[in-house]
Amino acid sequence: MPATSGGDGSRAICSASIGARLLSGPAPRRDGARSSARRRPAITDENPPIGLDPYVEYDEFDLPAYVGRTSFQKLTYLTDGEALRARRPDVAIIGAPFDDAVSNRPGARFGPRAIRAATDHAGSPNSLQLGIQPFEWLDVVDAGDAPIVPANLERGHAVIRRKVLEVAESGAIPIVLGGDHSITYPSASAVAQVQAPRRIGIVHFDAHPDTANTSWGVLASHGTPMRRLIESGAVEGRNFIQVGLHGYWPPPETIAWMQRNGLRSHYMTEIEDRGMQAVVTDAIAEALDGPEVIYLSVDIDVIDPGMAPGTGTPEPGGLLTRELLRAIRQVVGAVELVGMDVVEVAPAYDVSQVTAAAAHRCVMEALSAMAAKRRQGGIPARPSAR
Ligand SMILES: [Mn+2]
Repeated sequence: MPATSGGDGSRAICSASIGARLLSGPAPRRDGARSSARRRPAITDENPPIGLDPYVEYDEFDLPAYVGRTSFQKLTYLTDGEALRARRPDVAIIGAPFDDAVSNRPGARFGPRAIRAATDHAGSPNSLQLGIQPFEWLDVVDAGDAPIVPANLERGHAVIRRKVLEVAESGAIPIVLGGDHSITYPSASAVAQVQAPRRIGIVHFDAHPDTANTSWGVLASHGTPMRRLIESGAVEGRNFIQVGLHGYWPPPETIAWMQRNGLRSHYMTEIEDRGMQAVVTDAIAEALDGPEVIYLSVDIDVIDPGMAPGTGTPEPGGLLTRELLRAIRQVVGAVELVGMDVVEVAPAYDVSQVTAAAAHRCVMEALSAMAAKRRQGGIPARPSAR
């Protein structure tokens, strides 16, 4: 597929101009209109550079995905906090390359890099699901990685929390690429702190509840972050909604703790009986039963390992990739999203990048759904509380 594949000339011209803007220009107007300034005639699929000189120039953003910058979707890297506050993007991607808290196969520290590298469509991609080019409507940057060092669990969580705080305080919605699932504790805590006094609900797609008290005595494992979030008061148990649980963990006493604390859990068996759309409709209502805004946490192991093998704790019998992508569109289309993470991609176990691509598309579905809301003039994508 060509890099600049707009369906018609005018949209494609916008693609070229937004590409130039994402490199260095001003943010789009709030109504989504683009700057009319163009440095050269637009090169599009309908207006290809046939017969032009071989040195015709493309913006970095519009060059093929495998050429040049390795940020998420080749977006501008904006790692400096001050620059972030000055630009005030709508969304900032954050890498959390941390896997010192895993209980089984390690390797999710390489997840952020693999998810960024799963960028396959350069330029201004067009969601066929929602009929929208998300970067025409949202200013999105890649804020880089939290400065993790190995074998230091406390530092890892501290620098992830600080990085997410910095992004959320700038007014941008943080979308965090894990990393093992323990990173949801610092990440969602930081978002809850910035959103206060508004309360957050959490929708959590996962094979596992991650609500253990400890893993072999460790409180900050990737099996425990959801209990820490609830105990710390970042989210009420009754607004912590899990979708897709299946397999053989945790033990009955952990399930009993979840029930005592009011968590609402939608098992894969319920999804099989009722269908994903009906279950996700209930999950949204339960998460917003009190809170106004939603943090979304996606563990890639909720997808069946036949479709997403690249993860540390695979659990056969999971969702289809397309069910998860549709569910993310459904959630983000219905709520005010204030933060998100996609975790547990461990590329060493992946095949043909299929797991990394699924995680990448989870982010793209969320961005596309936010963009579609902005186009409708509905709920603003930018969090309003500050
Ligand atoms: Mn998990």
